[in-house]
Amino acid sequence: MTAPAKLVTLSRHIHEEQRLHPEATGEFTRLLDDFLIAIKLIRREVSRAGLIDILGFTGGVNVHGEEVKKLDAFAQDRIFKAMDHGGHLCCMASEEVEELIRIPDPYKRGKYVLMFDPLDGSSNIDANVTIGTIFSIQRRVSGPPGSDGTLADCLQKGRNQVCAGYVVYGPSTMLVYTAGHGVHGFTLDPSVGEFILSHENIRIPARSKNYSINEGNTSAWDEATRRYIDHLKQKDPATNRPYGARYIGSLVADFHRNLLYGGVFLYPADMTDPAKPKPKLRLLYEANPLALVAEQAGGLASTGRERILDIQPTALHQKVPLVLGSRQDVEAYEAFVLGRR
Ligand code: AHM
Ligand code: MG
Repeated sequence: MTAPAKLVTLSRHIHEEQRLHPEATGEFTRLLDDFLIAIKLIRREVSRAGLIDILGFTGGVNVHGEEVKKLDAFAQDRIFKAMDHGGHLCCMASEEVEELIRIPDPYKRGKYVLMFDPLDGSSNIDANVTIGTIFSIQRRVSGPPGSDGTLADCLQKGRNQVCAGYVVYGPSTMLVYTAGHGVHGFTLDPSVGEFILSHENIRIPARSKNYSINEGNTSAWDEATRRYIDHLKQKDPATNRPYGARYIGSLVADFHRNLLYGGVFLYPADMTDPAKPKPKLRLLYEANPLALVAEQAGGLASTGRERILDIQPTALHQKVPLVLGSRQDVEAYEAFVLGRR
Protein backbone atom coordinates (compact mmCIF):
# COMPACT_ATOMS: atom_id res chain seq x y z
CA MET A 1 0.00 0.00 0.00
CA THR A 2 1.36 3.42 -0.91
CA ALA A 3 0.28 6.73 0.59
CA PRO A 4 -2.01 8.48 -1.90
CA ALA A 5 -0.35 11.59 -3.29
CA LYS A 6 -3.55 13.41 -4.19
CA LEU A 7 -7.05 13.90 -2.85
CA VAL A 8 -9.33 11.51 -4.71
CA THR A 9 -12.98 10.86 -3.92
CA LEU A 10 -14.52 7.44 -4.36
CA SER A 11 -16.77 8.65 -7.18
CA ARG A 12 -13.78 10.05 -9.05
CA HIS A 13 -11.82 6.83 -8.52
CA ILE A 14 -14.61 4.65 -9.86
CA HIS A 15 -14.98 6.99 -12.82
CA GLU A 16 -11.24 6.72 -13.58
CA GLU A 17 -11.32 2.91 -13.25
CA GLN A 18 -14.19 2.75 -15.69
CA ARG A 19 -12.14 4.63 -18.24
CA LEU A 20 -9.86 1.59 -18.33
CA HIS A 21 -12.79 -0.16 -20.06
CA PRO A 22 -13.29 1.37 -23.50
CA GLU A 23 -16.82 -0.04 -23.71
CA ALA A 24 -17.91 1.59 -20.43
CA THR A 25 -20.92 3.88 -20.68
CA GLY A 26 -20.71 5.47 -17.23
CA GLU A 27 -23.70 3.45 -16.07
CA PHE A 28 -21.63 1.48 -13.60
CA THR A 29 -20.29 4.68 -12.05
CA ARG A 30 -23.87 5.91 -11.54
CA LEU A 31 -24.86 2.58 -10.01
CA LEU A 32 -22.16 2.91 -7.36
CA ASP A 33 -23.09 6.55 -6.73
CA ASP A 34 -26.65 5.41 -5.93
CA PHE A 35 -25.28 2.73 -3.63
CA LEU A 36 -23.19 5.30 -1.77
CA ILE A 37 -26.29 7.26 -0.83
CA ALA A 38 -27.68 4.20 0.95
CA ILE A 39 -24.35 3.59 2.66
CA LYS A 40 -24.23 7.14 4.04
CA LEU A 41 -27.76 6.79 5.42
CA ILE A 42 -26.92 3.44 7.01
CA ARG A 43 -23.76 4.87 8.52
CA ARG A 44 -25.68 7.73 10.08
CA GLU A 45 -28.17 5.32 11.64
CA VAL A 46 -25.46 2.89 12.82
CA SER A 47 -23.60 5.74 14.52
CA ARG A 48 -26.76 6.62 16.48
CA ALA A 49 -27.61 3.01 17.35
CA GLY A 50 -27.07 3.43 21.10
CA LEU A 51 -29.42 6.44 21.24
CA ILE A 52 -32.51 4.74 19.92
CA ASP A 53 -34.02 4.11 23.38
CA ILE A 54 -33.04 7.51 24.80
CA LEU A 55 -34.54 9.45 21.89
CA GLY A 56 -38.02 8.33 22.80
CA PHE A 57 -38.59 5.28 20.71
CA THR A 58 -41.05 2.95 22.40
CA GLY A 59 -41.66 -0.65 21.59
CA GLY A 60 -41.94 -1.10 17.88
CA VAL A 61 -43.13 2.47 17.15
CA ASN A 62 -41.20 5.76 17.23
CA VAL A 63 -42.42 9.23 18.16
CA HIS A 64 -43.59 9.91 14.61
CA GLY A 65 -45.84 6.88 14.72
CA GLU A 66 -43.45 5.02 12.43
CA GLU A 67 -42.49 1.48 13.10
CA VAL A 68 -38.93 1.23 14.44
CA LYS A 69 -37.02 -1.19 12.32
CA LYS A 70 -34.16 -3.28 13.48
CA LEU A 71 -31.01 -1.82 11.98
CA ASP A 72 -30.48 -4.70 9.60
CA ALA A 73 -34.01 -4.28 8.23
CA PHE A 74 -33.39 -0.53 7.98
CA ALA A 75 -30.19 -1.14 6.02
CA GLN A 76 -32.01 -3.57 3.73
CA ASP A 77 -34.72 -1.02 3.06
CA ARG A 78 -32.30 1.83 2.36
CA ILE A 79 -30.25 -0.16 -0.14
CA PHE A 80 -33.38 -1.37 -1.90
CA LYS A 81 -34.85 2.13 -2.13
CA ALA A 82 -31.58 3.65 -3.33
CA MET A 83 -31.16 1.02 -6.03
CA ASP A 84 -34.61 0.06 -7.31
CA HIS A 85 -35.25 3.01 -9.64
CA GLY A 86 -31.82 3.84 -11.11
CA GLY A 87 -32.30 1.69 -14.20
CA HIS A 88 -28.97 -0.06 -13.66
CA LEU A 89 -30.14 -3.32 -12.05
CA CYS A 90 -32.26 -6.16 -13.41
CA CYS A 91 -32.75 -7.67 -9.93
CA MET A 92 -31.16 -7.84 -6.49
CA ALA A 93 -30.58 -10.51 -3.85
CA SER A 94 -29.96 -9.99 -0.16
CA GLU A 95 -29.09 -12.04 2.85
CA GLU A 96 -32.16 -10.52 4.51
CA VAL A 97 -34.64 -11.60 1.82
CA GLU A 98 -35.59 -15.17 1.00
CA GLU A 99 -36.43 -14.73 -2.69
CA LEU A 100 -34.94 -12.88 -5.61
CA ILE A 101 -35.77 -9.15 -5.32
CA ARG A 102 -37.57 -7.81 -8.39
CA ILE A 103 -37.20 -4.28 -9.73
CA PRO A 104 -40.65 -2.78 -9.17
CA ASP A 105 -42.74 -1.36 -12.02
CA PRO A 106 -42.51 1.07 -13.70
CA TYR A 107 -38.74 1.26 -13.31
CA LYS A 108 -36.37 0.24 -16.06
CA ARG A 109 -34.46 -3.05 -15.77
CA GLY A 110 -30.71 -2.68 -16.31
CA LYS A 111 -27.74 -4.85 -17.04
CA TYR A 112 -26.30 -5.47 -13.57
CA VAL A 113 -27.25 -7.54 -10.51
CA LEU A 114 -26.54 -6.42 -6.95
CA MET A 115 -26.16 -8.95 -4.15
CA PHE A 116 -25.55 -7.79 -0.60
CA ASP A 117 -25.47 -8.44 3.10
CA PRO A 118 -26.96 -5.16 4.36
CA LEU A 119 -25.57 -5.32 7.90
CA ASP A 120 -23.20 -8.14 8.61
CA GLY A 121 -22.40 -8.92 12.23
CA SER A 122 -25.60 -7.20 13.34
CA SER A 123 -25.80 -9.31 16.50
CA ASN A 124 -22.89 -7.14 17.73
CA ILE A 125 -24.69 -3.80 17.40
CA ASP A 126 -25.82 -3.51 21.02
CA ALA A 127 -22.22 -3.84 22.21
CA ASN A 128 -21.05 -1.07 19.86
CA VAL A 129 -18.82 -3.49 17.98
CA THR A 130 -17.73 -2.80 14.40
CA ILE A 131 -20.15 -4.13 11.76
CA GLY A 132 -20.31 -3.87 7.98
CA THR A 133 -22.13 -4.02 4.66
CA ILE A 134 -20.88 -6.43 1.98
CA PHE A 135 -21.70 -6.14 -1.74
CA SER A 136 -21.17 -8.01 -4.98
CA ILE A 137 -22.04 -6.92 -8.52
CA GLN A 138 -22.43 -9.23 -11.51
CA ARG A 139 -23.31 -8.45 -15.11
CA ARG A 140 -26.65 -9.98 -16.10
CA VAL A 141 -26.55 -13.09 -18.27
CA SER A 142 -30.28 -13.56 -18.84
CA GLY A 143 -32.09 -11.85 -21.66
CA PRO A 144 -33.69 -10.06 -23.31
CA PRO A 145 -32.35 -6.63 -22.26
CA GLY A 146 -34.92 -4.69 -20.29
CA SER A 147 -36.63 -7.80 -18.91
CA ASP A 148 -36.68 -8.91 -15.26
CA GLY A 149 -33.48 -10.53 -14.02
CA THR A 150 -33.61 -14.20 -13.11
CA LEU A 151 -31.94 -16.58 -10.68
CA ALA A 152 -29.35 -17.34 -13.35
CA ASP A 153 -28.09 -13.76 -13.08
CA CYS A 154 -27.36 -14.29 -9.36
CA LEU A 155 -26.09 -17.85 -9.54
CA GLN A 156 -22.87 -17.03 -11.35
CA LYS A 157 -19.41 -17.99 -10.24
CA GLY A 158 -17.71 -15.45 -8.01
CA ARG A 159 -14.89 -15.03 -10.48
CA ASN A 160 -17.36 -13.28 -12.82
CA GLN A 161 -18.01 -10.45 -10.34
CA VAL A 162 -17.40 -7.07 -11.94
CA CYS A 163 -17.08 -5.36 -8.60
CA ALA A 164 -17.15 -6.35 -4.94
CA GLY A 165 -16.35 -4.84 -1.61
CA TYR A 166 -17.51 -3.89 1.82
CA VAL A 167 -18.09 -0.99 4.15
CA VAL A 168 -16.80 -1.17 7.68
CA TYR A 169 -18.59 0.95 10.30
CA GLY A 170 -15.84 1.33 12.89
CA PRO A 171 -14.20 4.30 14.61
CA SER A 172 -14.30 5.70 11.09
CA THR A 173 -16.33 4.42 8.16
CA MET A 174 -14.34 2.87 5.35
CA LEU A 175 -15.34 1.49 1.99
CA VAL A 176 -13.01 -1.04 0.38
CA TYR A 177 -13.66 -2.19 -3.18
CA THR A 178 -12.21 -3.89 -6.20
CA ALA A 179 -13.36 -3.66 -9.79
CA GLY A 180 -10.63 -6.00 -10.97
CA HIS A 181 -7.74 -3.53 -10.79
CA GLY A 182 -6.47 -3.99 -7.25
CA VAL A 183 -8.12 -3.17 -3.94
CA HIS A 184 -8.62 0.37 -2.76
CA GLY A 185 -9.86 1.79 0.54
CA PHE A 186 -11.69 5.07 1.14
CA THR A 187 -12.36 6.73 4.47
CA LEU A 188 -15.50 8.79 4.98
CA ASP A 189 -14.97 12.38 6.03
CA PRO A 190 -18.33 12.85 7.76
CA SER A 191 -18.02 16.64 7.75
CA VAL A 192 -18.23 16.77 3.96
CA GLY A 193 -19.91 13.41 3.36
CA GLU A 194 -17.23 12.20 0.93
CA PHE A 195 -15.28 8.97 0.87
CA ILE A 196 -11.62 9.95 0.29
CA LEU A 197 -8.95 7.58 -1.00
CA SER A 198 -6.88 6.62 2.06
CA HIS A 199 -5.55 3.13 1.21
CA GLU A 200 -4.44 2.81 -2.40
CA ASN A 201 -3.65 -0.62 -3.83
CA ILE A 202 -3.92 -2.64 -0.63
CA ARG A 203 -1.78 -5.80 -0.56
CA ILE A 204 -2.34 -8.45 2.10
CA PRO A 205 0.91 -9.80 3.61
CA ALA A 206 1.68 -13.20 2.06
CA ARG A 207 2.13 -14.81 5.44
CA SER A 208 0.65 -13.69 8.70
CA LYS A 209 0.96 -14.02 12.46
CA ASN A 210 -2.72 -14.18 13.37
CA TYR A 211 -5.71 -16.47 12.94
CA SER A 212 -9.41 -15.74 13.38
CA ILE A 213 -11.84 -18.54 14.17
CA ASN A 214 -14.62 -19.17 16.69
CA GLU A 215 -12.67 -21.55 18.87
CA GLY A 216 -15.73 -22.41 20.94
CA ASN A 217 -16.71 -24.63 18.01
CA THR A 218 -13.60 -26.83 18.28
CA SER A 219 -15.60 -30.00 18.98
CA ALA A 220 -17.60 -29.46 15.77
CA TRP A 221 -14.54 -29.08 13.52
CA ASP A 222 -13.18 -31.70 11.16
CA GLU A 223 -9.85 -33.29 11.99
CA ALA A 224 -7.86 -31.20 9.47
CA THR A 225 -9.06 -27.90 10.96
CA ARG A 226 -8.21 -29.12 14.46
CA ARG A 227 -4.72 -30.14 13.39
CA TYR A 228 -4.16 -26.89 11.50
CA ILE A 229 -5.14 -24.71 14.47
CA ASP A 230 -2.96 -26.85 16.78
CA HIS A 231 -0.13 -26.28 14.33
CA LEU A 232 -0.61 -22.49 14.50
CA LYS A 233 -0.31 -22.66 18.27
CA GLN A 234 3.18 -24.14 18.06
CA LYS A 235 6.15 -21.81 18.06
CA ASP A 236 6.60 -20.44 14.54
CA PRO A 237 10.33 -20.70 13.65
CA ALA A 238 10.04 -17.45 11.63
CA THR A 239 8.93 -15.37 14.63
CA ASN A 240 9.78 -17.63 17.56
CA ARG A 241 6.15 -17.25 18.71
CA PRO A 242 2.88 -19.05 18.06
CA TYR A 243 0.21 -17.33 15.93
CA GLY A 244 -1.98 -14.90 17.85
CA ALA A 245 -5.78 -15.37 18.03
CA ARG A 246 -7.91 -12.42 16.87
CA TYR A 247 -11.67 -12.93 16.62
CA ILE A 248 -14.30 -10.21 16.76
CA GLY A 249 -17.20 -12.32 15.50
CA SER A 250 -18.02 -9.69 12.89
CA LEU A 251 -16.84 -10.93 9.50
CA VAL A 252 -16.17 -7.55 7.90
CA ALA A 253 -14.17 -6.36 10.91
CA ASP A 254 -12.17 -9.59 11.16
CA PHE A 255 -11.52 -9.61 7.41
CA HIS A 256 -10.58 -5.93 7.25
CA ARG A 257 -8.02 -6.24 10.03
CA ASN A 258 -6.53 -9.34 8.39
CA LEU A 259 -6.41 -7.60 5.02
CA LEU A 260 -4.35 -4.74 6.41
CA TYR A 261 -2.13 -6.61 8.90
CA GLY A 262 -2.16 -10.13 7.47
CA GLY A 263 -4.17 -12.99 8.93
CA VAL A 264 -6.27 -16.01 8.13
CA PHE A 265 -10.01 -16.14 8.85
CA LEU A 266 -11.71 -19.53 9.09
CA TYR A 267 -15.34 -20.56 9.39
CA PRO A 268 -15.31 -24.29 8.68
CA ALA A 269 -18.48 -26.38 8.46
CA ASP A 270 -19.98 -27.79 11.64
CA MET A 271 -19.24 -31.50 11.36
CA THR A 272 -21.21 -32.66 14.40
CA ASP A 273 -23.06 -34.96 12.01
CA PRO A 274 -20.35 -35.85 9.48
CA ALA A 275 -23.03 -36.89 7.00
CA LYS A 276 -24.50 -33.37 7.11
CA PRO A 277 -21.78 -30.69 7.17
CA LYS A 278 -23.26 -27.35 8.20
CA PRO A 279 -21.34 -24.29 7.01
CA LYS A 280 -22.52 -20.91 8.32
CA LEU A 281 -21.45 -18.18 5.90
CA ARG A 282 -23.23 -17.44 2.62
CA LEU A 283 -21.56 -17.84 -0.74
CA LEU A 284 -23.25 -14.98 -2.61
CA TYR A 285 -23.37 -12.29 0.07
CA GLU A 286 -20.27 -12.98 2.15
CA ALA A 287 -17.78 -15.49 0.70
CA ASN A 288 -17.71 -14.39 -2.96
CA PRO A 289 -17.29 -10.64 -2.48
CA LEU A 290 -14.64 -11.03 0.22
CA ALA A 291 -12.89 -13.71 -1.83
CA LEU A 292 -12.57 -11.34 -4.79
CA VAL A 293 -11.16 -8.63 -2.52
CA ALA A 294 -8.75 -11.12 -0.92
CA GLU A 295 -7.49 -12.40 -4.29
CA GLN A 296 -7.18 -8.93 -5.79
CA ALA A 297 -5.04 -7.99 -2.77
CA GLY A 298 -2.77 -11.01 -3.33
CA GLY A 299 -4.49 -13.35 -0.85
CA LEU A 300 -6.58 -16.47 -1.28
CA ALA A 301 -10.07 -17.73 -0.43
CA SER A 302 -10.92 -21.41 -0.26
CA THR A 303 -13.28 -23.97 1.21
CA GLY A 304 -10.16 -25.98 1.99
CA ARG A 305 -10.72 -28.08 -1.12
CA GLU A 306 -11.89 -25.59 -3.70
CA ARG A 307 -11.29 -21.97 -4.66
CA ILE A 308 -14.32 -19.97 -3.50
CA LEU A 309 -14.50 -18.00 -6.77
CA ASP A 310 -14.77 -21.25 -8.79
CA ILE A 311 -17.84 -22.60 -6.98
CA GLN A 312 -20.94 -22.86 -9.16
CA PRO A 313 -23.73 -21.50 -6.93
CA THR A 314 -26.93 -23.55 -6.87
CA ALA A 315 -29.12 -21.53 -4.48
CA LEU A 316 -29.42 -17.92 -3.35
CA HIS A 317 -28.73 -18.70 0.30
CA GLN A 318 -26.14 -21.42 -0.21
CA LYS A 319 -23.59 -21.65 2.60
CA VAL A 320 -19.95 -22.66 2.28
CA PRO A 321 -16.95 -23.33 4.53
CA LEU A 322 -14.75 -20.26 4.27
CA VAL A 323 -11.01 -19.86 4.80
CA LEU A 324 -9.51 -16.62 3.53
CA GLY A 325 -6.70 -14.20 3.99
CA SER A 326 -2.92 -14.35 3.64
CA ARG A 327 -1.93 -16.60 0.73
CA GLN A 328 0.58 -18.87 2.43
CA ASP A 329 -1.69 -19.42 5.43
CA VAL A 330 -4.63 -20.47 3.24
CA GLU A 331 -2.31 -22.74 1.26
CA ALA A 332 -1.09 -24.34 4.49
CA TYR A 333 -4.72 -24.99 5.54
CA GLU A 334 -5.43 -26.62 2.17
CA ALA A 335 -2.38 -28.84 2.66
CA PHE A 336 -3.83 -30.04 5.98
CA VAL A 337 -7.23 -30.71 4.39
CA LEU A 338 -5.70 -32.62 1.48
CA GLY A 339 -3.65 -34.75 3.90
CA ARG A 340 -0.30 -33.39 2.73
CA ARG A 341 0.63 -32.26 6.23
P1 AHM B 1 -24.91 -12.49 10.25
O1 AHM B 1 -24.82 -12.30 8.76
O2 AHM B 1 -26.19 -13.09 10.70
O3 AHM B 1 -24.51 -11.28 11.01
O4 AHM B 1 -23.85 -13.68 10.62
C1 AHM B 1 -22.58 -13.65 10.10
C2 AHM B 1 -21.60 -13.41 11.21
C3 AHM B 1 -20.28 -12.96 10.68
O5 AHM B 1 -20.19 -11.57 10.71
C4 AHM B 1 -19.30 -13.58 11.63
O6 AHM B 1 -18.06 -13.86 10.99
C5 AHM B 1 -19.97 -14.83 12.06
O7 AHM B 1 -21.36 -14.64 11.86
C6 AHM B 1 -19.72 -15.11 13.50
O8 AHM B 1 -20.33 -16.29 13.84
P2 AHM B 1 -20.13 -16.97 15.28
O9 AHM B 1 -20.85 -16.08 16.25
O10 AHM B 1 -20.76 -18.31 15.14
O11 AHM B 1 -18.66 -17.04 15.56
MG1 MG C 1 -23.77 -11.74 7.28
